[in-house]
Amino acid sequence: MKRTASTGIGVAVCMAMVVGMAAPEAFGQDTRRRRGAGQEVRPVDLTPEQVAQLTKVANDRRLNVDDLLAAAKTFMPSGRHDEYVLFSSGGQSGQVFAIGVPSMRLLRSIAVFTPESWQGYGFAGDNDPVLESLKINGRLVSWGDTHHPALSETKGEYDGDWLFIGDKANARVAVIDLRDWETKQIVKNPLTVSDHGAAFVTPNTEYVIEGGQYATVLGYGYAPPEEYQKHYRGMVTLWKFDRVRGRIDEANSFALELPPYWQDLADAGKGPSDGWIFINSFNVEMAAGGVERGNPPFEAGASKRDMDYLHIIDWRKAEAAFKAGKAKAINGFPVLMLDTLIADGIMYFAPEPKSPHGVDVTPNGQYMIVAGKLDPHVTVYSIDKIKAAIAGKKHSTKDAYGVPVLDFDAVVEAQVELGLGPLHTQFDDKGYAYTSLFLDSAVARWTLGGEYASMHKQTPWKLVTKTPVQYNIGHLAAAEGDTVSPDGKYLISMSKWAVDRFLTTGPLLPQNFQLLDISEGGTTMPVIYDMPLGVGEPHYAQMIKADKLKSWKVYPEIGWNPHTQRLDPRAPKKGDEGVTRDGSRVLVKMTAVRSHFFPEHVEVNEGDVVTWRITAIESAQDATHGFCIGGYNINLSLEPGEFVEFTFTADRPGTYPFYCTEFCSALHLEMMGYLHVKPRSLGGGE
Ligand code: RUQ
Ligand code: CUA
Repeated sequence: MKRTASTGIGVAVCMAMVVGMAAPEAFGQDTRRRRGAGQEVRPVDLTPEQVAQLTKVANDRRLNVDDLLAAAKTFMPSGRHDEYVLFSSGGQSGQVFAIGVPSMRLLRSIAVFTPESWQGYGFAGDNDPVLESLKINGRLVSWGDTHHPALSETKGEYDGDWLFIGDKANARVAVIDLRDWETKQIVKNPLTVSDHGAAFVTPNTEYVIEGGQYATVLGYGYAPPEEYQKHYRGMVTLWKFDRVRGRIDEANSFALELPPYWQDLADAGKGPSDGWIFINSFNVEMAAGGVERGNPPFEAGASKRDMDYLHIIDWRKAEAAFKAGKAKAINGFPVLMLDTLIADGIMYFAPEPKSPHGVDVTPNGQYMIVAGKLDPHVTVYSIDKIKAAIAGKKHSTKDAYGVPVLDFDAVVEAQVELGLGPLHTQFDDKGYAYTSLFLDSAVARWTLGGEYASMHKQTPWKLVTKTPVQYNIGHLAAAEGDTVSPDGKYLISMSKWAVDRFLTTGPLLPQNFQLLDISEGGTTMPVIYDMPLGVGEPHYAQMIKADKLKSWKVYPEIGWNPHTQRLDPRAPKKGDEGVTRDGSRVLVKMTAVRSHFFPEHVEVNEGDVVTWRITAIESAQDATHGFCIGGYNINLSLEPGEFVEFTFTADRPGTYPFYCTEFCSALHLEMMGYLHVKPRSLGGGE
């Protein structure tokens, strides 16, 4: 009797755990005792005993005072939230990573160009819309080389709504919705195989810019390398973004034909330079390579000349020309050809020193900063001077394709010597610019001129200090660093080599994200955290104030389809569950809730085409279930409220347990069922 009673209590407790309770309580945790964002914090006033304690820990761990300070600046007490979120490209992983700053904790990955099982991204059966969106000319290309994330902007400020990212390897651009942090759209550039200058946005996200890199014959054409100058071309594509639909509007997007220089990064103007796009380039030599044929190798051939060309593009004029029907279709995509760009005054060049890499517009929109990889200077262009040079026709030469080249002296404001291998530049709130020095392995802080000099009472265009980083910094990302009002405070050095900074992880080592405290100004700019990132080689990142994000805690309604971002009428409701058959087509309607799937047995015949719908009937935050069918390559993430449909052919007979892959409750292991595929030999599929 006693035994039965206690079992009864056990079951009651289990049921409470299992059904409808908010997650923390369901696990018997007392949320009130946990430290959190809203908790009262008392000022620190160390007693002599505490000082002694701290000193002992520091000495035992061989930490100095700077280390203690760095720890205090980055440590996040349990339950406390970070001030910023860094959205980083995931490089060859094809994904995006979200990292909290200053703690440098990895918050999550966002699957973009590579199927990812935890998120159930690309594992929803044979016609998974994700896999369809990854196809290029009918072939599944299931990875990407993500380089540059771009947060959507309103009036030049990150608005926290959307995130775009480019796939360098396959010339694709993805749209991520920052309400549920999921990829919603992938567009493939029909003109070019690969790209590099993606993604960058105009100040109101009118367009998402995708610049190319390695010239090809546009539209997947063919020509031998001997015909490089004649037939190879570069391009930049302006993808129109439709905020209401939350999608790139392919029908209203267009491209510009560019000479076969290797266009590199891009940035959109703002303020006085709003309406312009700046793209730098290298290989204006048009070296076509062929070391095996006795030609100079690309690396030498492409860096012979002293000057390359900064491309200066009036995108409003380009848009007008496109709307006036002046584009020509290449592979079905509208392209404004070079002769139109020249005739309509849409594009000008300005000489830029020695194989530049980054071009970055200052927050006030006044200056464009170009870093020449092979030049120890950054070159600063002024938009006022550019406009005056265009108006005054200060272009004494043209390039090989007839594009007017503005006179260098007419458009340059300053050149600032920083060190070896300058690549990219970011900004803060104190009138400083920060440039990565790849060869020096350092971050350079230097002063901006013009109104910044008067506002901050500083000597213009001058190196202030350098902080060494380990090693070989590529991009850097400052807090709100690409907006019209950067925050300062934090800067991430995206250090490409880690070498000896961490435990050796075999010959393949992680990248090193180093956090610099840039709040103080002057010559103080310490590294305060090293974060190994062993999941790909990220290129660029953007850092947004966390309170600008309007992330959903759960989907807005039960039966929500994340692909359409609305309630899906097909989503099975409680009471609708069951299995129905129409010939050899089977429809499964299932619900998932702690801690069971309904139905638990699904019987089909060999060869049946099975469409399976699941609604996660959960509204508690974090009450996520998974669903997998081993052997059929099916794996889903069922977030609270989410509806998923998948279809597959039951072509392998047998008994397949399906189960929930998230440890969702005390009875998670019991959250399972069986798919029975009856063999033809036993009458299945007859
Ligand atoms: S990057 S190599 Cu310096 Cu932006 Cu892609
Ligand atoms: Cu649901 Cu485990």
